[in-house]
Amino acid sequence: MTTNRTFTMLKPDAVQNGHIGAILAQINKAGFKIIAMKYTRLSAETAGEFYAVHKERPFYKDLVSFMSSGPIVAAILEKDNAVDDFRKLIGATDPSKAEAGTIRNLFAKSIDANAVHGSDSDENAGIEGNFFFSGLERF
Ligand code: 3AN
Repeated sequence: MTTNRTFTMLKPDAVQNGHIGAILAQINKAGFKIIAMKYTRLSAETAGEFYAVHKERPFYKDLVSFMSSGPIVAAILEKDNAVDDFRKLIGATDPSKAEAGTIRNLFAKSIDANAVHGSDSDENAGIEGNFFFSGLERF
């Protein structure tokens, strides 16, 4: 099943460094419509649940601790081909490998503090959006 929606988080580093406005401007400029949005902070438990697919990876503990270290912005975004187009817009997971002009190239410092999350499939976009938002919070 393909959908026209993806899920993103502006991570604690992006929020801490004052990049919320600049990143949202890039997202809007790239043609994504905001369907749902919230400013919140994950507990270690909630971050662990969100990233449960990475549980066995060596970076899981650091990832959970980083993602619960400060507030984040979570959002559902809509556009044709949303998942792939958003991953192009944010660039490679490792910002040193992210193409010039991508969000991670512009705003991220390291592979864990990499400014933004973007869903990697339509299925995960649905699961991740449902993790944060009820039907009443989508417009
Ligand atoms: P992406 O966010 O680009 O889809 P994933 O889903 O493979 O990347 O990894 C989820 C998150 O885990 C990444 N955003 C990054 O913060 C962290 N991460 C991934 N690979 C590594 C790694 N090798 N070392 C440290 N952190 C990593």
